[in-house]
Amino acid sequence: MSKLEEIWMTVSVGVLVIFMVIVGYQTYALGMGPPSHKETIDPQKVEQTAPFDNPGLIDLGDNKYELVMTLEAFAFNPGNVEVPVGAEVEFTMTSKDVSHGVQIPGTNVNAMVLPGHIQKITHTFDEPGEYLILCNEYCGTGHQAMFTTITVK
Ligand SMILES: [Cu+2]
Repeated sequence: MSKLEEIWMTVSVGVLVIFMVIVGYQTYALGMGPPSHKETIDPQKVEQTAPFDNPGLIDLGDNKYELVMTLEAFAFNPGNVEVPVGAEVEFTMTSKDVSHGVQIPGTNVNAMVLPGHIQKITHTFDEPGEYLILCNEYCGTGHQAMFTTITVK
């Protein structure tokens, strides 16, 4: 191997390692990884499986909430939820039938909700207002009517 090849190889591998370190640091140290959650659930038994046997808003104290939500054609259960300003809400969601999506325009909340999988995504609502929650995954003839709101006040 010539001297130039050695330099070229070292630089190439070095650049690769630097990029991997940057991505690893962003994902694990800064928590910038994409929302993903590998917990699964039997989609036939959503109503019998905790926590989805009792969907609703759970007050965890310290202005933190968990919103246990099921999605089905064509509704979010529960809908029209209310939280105080500054609330950190962890959405815990699953689908009872087909693939749905959850999106809150103006925020980073945007995820697929698939039958058989539990989706978790957290958002802090710093601004008061009425936020639209909509299904952004075509799920059938009533898809355009699948939305609800979360009111922050
Ligand atoms: Cu839907």
